[in-house]
Amino acid sequence: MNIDKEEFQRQYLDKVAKLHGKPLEETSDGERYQALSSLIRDYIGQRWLLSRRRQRQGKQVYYLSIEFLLGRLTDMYLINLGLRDTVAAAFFDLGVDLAAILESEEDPGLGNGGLGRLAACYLDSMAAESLPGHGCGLRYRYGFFEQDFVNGRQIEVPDDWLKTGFIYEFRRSDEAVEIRFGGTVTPELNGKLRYRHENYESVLAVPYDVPVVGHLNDTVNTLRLWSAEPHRTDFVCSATNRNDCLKTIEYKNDVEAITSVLYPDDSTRDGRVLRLKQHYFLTSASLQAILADLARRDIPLTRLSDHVAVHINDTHPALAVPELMRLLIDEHGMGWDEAWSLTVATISYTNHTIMPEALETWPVDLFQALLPRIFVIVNEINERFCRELWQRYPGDWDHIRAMAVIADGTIRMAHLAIAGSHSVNGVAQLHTRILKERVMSDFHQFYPDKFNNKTNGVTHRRFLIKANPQLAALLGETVGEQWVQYPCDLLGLLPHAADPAFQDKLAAIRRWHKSKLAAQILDATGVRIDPDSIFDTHVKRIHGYKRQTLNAFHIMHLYNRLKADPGMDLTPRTFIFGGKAAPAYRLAKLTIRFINALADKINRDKTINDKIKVVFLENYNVSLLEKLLPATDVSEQIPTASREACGTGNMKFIMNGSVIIGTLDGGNIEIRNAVGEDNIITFGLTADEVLNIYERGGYNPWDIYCGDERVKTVLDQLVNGFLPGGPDEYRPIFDSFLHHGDHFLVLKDFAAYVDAQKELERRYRDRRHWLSMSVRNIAHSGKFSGDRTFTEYAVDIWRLRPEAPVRCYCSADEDFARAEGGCTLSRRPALQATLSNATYN
Ligand code: 26Y
Repeated sequence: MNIDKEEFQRQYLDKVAKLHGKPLEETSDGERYQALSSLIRDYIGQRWLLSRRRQRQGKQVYYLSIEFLLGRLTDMYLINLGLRDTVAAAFFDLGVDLAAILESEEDPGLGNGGLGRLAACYLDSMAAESLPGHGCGLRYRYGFFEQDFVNGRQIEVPDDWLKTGFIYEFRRSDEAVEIRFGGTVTPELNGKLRYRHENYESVLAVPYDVPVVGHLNDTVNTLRLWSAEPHRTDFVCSATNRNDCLKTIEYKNDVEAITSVLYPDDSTRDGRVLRLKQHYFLTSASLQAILADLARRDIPLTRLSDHVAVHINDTHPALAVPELMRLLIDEHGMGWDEAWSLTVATISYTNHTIMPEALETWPVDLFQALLPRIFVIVNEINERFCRELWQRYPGDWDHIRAMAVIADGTIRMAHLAIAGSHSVNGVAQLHTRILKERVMSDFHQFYPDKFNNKTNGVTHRRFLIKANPQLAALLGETVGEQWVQYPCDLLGLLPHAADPAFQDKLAAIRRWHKSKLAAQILDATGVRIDPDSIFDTHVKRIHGYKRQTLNAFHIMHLYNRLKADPGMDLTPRTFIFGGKAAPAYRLAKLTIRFINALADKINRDKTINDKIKVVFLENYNVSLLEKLLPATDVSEQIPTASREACGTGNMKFIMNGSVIIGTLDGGNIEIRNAVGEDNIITFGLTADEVLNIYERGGYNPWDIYCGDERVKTVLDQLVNGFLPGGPDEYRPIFDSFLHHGDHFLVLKDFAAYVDAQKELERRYRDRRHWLSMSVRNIAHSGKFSGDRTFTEYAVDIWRLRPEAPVRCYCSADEDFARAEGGCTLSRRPALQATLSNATYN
């Protein structure tokens, strides 16, 4: 966007006056933020309108997701509009602290983890690539909870992110649609079989649109968030009729509950009903809007799949399959077969996890009562699908039952998603292989062509340019500014990997961020950490398979060694944790309590000369991650191999030059292939070894407890009063390892992890060597940009021709040559020259 500093200042001061009626000097940071965001909203509005007009003709992608973990938007808008430098300079002149203003923004946390953040990354990448791709989600009244610690325990506080309003949303009441729950359906034969749906509860879905601005281009896409509102016509409340009034209030509360919180507690039947309501509400509203838009564009429904791609982010929106069938058949009079082939051709599905508890199923009775017409359709899909299976496997009932959509009184959403879509993808090579060979092997045999891999990617604009502007500038000076558009240009850093002058600049940037983070941590926790210690960061959701306990056990072991030998030669280290535990996940919450207690014990101990410090930062979210990325030396990516579908934190950290200590799982494997095995520290069981143990047994954690003194000491310390909080407090953790089988194989990997940590420290002590590793991680991170992933989705799955030619996402060993865009190494001659001169690793 073209606007100079003086003009911006003029417009900004004008906005301050109009909004607040007082001079800038008298405004608070919050008021200054309001004025800035309101001005940005004005800028975007006009571009949005033009972009929508331009995009009308092309094929549109709709990415349906129950989570969008957006993070703060203002700074990203400035970067993508090309205004950040101008605005920073303008504020500097006005004597205003831009960073402080930006801290006033709420962090919209409409998601809980990787899947939700990935959805947000892809929105950014789609707009950057000028692809007409839009998000469809829910406008939760409360975000994923805010985490407070009280005596080291996680307390969940409602995240009231809308309390002061959300400036970047545009309510579109005129595009509201009706959603129907419950009631009865009766078949009617009137030439064609039709269903009459009566006595249902009607809910209004009102869209709130959030603009998604492309990076330095004209594209502005839309994230549409649906909000549940009562139907005005159902609103009867008069003083003379108390019963009606109570019913009305009950109805209003029921309706508003639909978009009240993400993942309502599903331990009760009511809670499960609410979750299913959310899923249907999201899919039905989105599909109704998509078909309405198609009609506005004068495109016949029979051409639906040529003009629309609907992508479902895991199975939460898998009701898109029967709902699209319903709309085509009931609302538009189409026959089953035509509706089915259009549905399959339109919908594609990404699986994000093989954890059994996340493979969704619904009890038939609950489903049928809430969605009677959808149930009839799912039943029909199941019957037809089972007939097909019968043709292929005649008489093999076990096989058919294993693959059916409905079996044993439950509806299996993954099966519905696979049968009803034309593409099923995993999110890393290993994950896709496990899906094909194990978790979904029956389906892979039946539909070999549907399965494909799309290794995740993340937006380098947020996680590098926004989070670490100093590093971004250094990269620009070194490899040329084009790396922003072509992240694979970062390979041009390789010739500088061993250059002391370049390394020193990188080190100075990291040191600056470490000291800033240290000050913030002191402020937030009262713990003083040394900016010259190794910053070792483990941030992600708290879950057994992510193995925060493995990290904690290693810390305890280090501490024990230090106590035994206070003069031990150890490079000072700061262990940083962050992450939320699902409110109902008892053991994960106890893990937080345990690590906080450990931190307390270690940080207070004056005898270890501050050699190790441990901090667990409260309320981990996107904004906190952005502060940690540029200050982290070591990134912990240590899940039980085979359990982490991909992981995306790993990618964000290497972009900032952190070195990973990790297991051979998910995206770590591809990162190792890209950066080279000398530039990542890997350890532990492989996925095949883990899966063998899961299938055949043969692992007894007591063997390790009894055979490895270090493990015995650490585990005993959980229950012998070593930790503040009492000896029984942490017994469930102790029991989970020794009495419940150590399901995630923490003890089994302990020795390998301790060795890997020693190796890490050895390498860190050679400063030049460590920095060269760091540079090589950044150099190879371009491949993990979401722009690369999205181009693959666009070409392979959605068959979408991008407005702009497909860009090149090459790495040293691989050339993502794409048929449609003709993306080859030869399109980047400068890069090719650099590559042929460079030595890899
Ligand atoms: C139980 C059900 C309601 C449910 C709720 C949340 C099921 C799944 C999820 C969330 C899954 C998730 O976030 N998966 C993560 O997706 C990332 C993006 O693909 C992966 O990088 C990461 O490995 C995976 O754990």
